[in-house]
Amino acid sequence: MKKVFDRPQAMTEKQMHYCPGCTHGIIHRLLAEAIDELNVREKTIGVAPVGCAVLAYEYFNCDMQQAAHGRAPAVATGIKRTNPDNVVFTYQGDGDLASIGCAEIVHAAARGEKISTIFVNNAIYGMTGGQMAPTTLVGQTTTTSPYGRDSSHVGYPIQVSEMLATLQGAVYVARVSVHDVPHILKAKKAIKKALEIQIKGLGFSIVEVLSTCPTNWGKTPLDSLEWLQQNMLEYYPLGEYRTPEEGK
Ligand SMILES: Cc1ncc(C[n+]2csc(CCOP(=O)(O)OP(=O)(O)O)c2C)c(N)n1
Ligand code: SF4
Repeated sequence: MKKVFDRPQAMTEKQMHYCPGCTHGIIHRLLAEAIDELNVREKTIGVAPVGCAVLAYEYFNCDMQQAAHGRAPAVATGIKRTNPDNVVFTYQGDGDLASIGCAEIVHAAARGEKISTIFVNNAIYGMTGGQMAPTTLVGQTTTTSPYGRDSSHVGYPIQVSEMLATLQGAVYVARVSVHDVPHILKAKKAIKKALEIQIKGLGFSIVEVLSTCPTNWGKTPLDSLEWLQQNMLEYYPLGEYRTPEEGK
């Protein structure tokens, strides 16, 4: 029988620890497929974050390094500058990237570091118990905003893609989602494009991926996908915010 589905070479056999319905696993797979298709597994180096994806280094079948909270872009910068022929990516959640690591990602983008970032926006801190993140929507309840995020008190959620797209050094900025199959396929294209841009040496690339956290949203996996669609897409519109074509 013809094999039509297999584990990407760029993934290890390790069983994932993510909660049922969490889309971190899908995003891992998309990145691994892109690495395989571009045939760069042996020269790829990934940087894992803190947060639920801290164990990313166990799932990607390439060299991996772990970085302290938010520092993945700085670590990736060092790796890429000393190994310019390698393909270097960071994989970061919104607590990691948009909170403590906000300065790191802004400056890596502004400097035009030739790295690629996969930014997983699930609108909450997952690993530490569902606290409010810089990406938590106005009105969204979390363990630290049990009455819903109040913008008059804690301000507004940060639209990371829109913010980074204002920086000259950012060559490719896109926001995608993984709430259904057509969007998963589009997300894959964007992730692959980000790596291709790095391989061509064009500069900094980032793909923001809207993701779910059924556990801390207090919803079933299916309801979480619905919630993402109904609540996140409006404030976080999908699309390419900056492309190499525009930068010319
Ligand atoms: C310097 C520092 N501050 C705080 C923490 C605690 N911490 C670990 S993971 C995390 C939140 C991660 O959330 P996010 O990046 O959104 O990833 P998710 O778990 O949702 O995938 C926090 C606050 C830490 N490890 N180090
Ligand atoms: S806590 Fe949330 S982000 Fe973390 S693995 Fe579970 S569902 Fe995913």
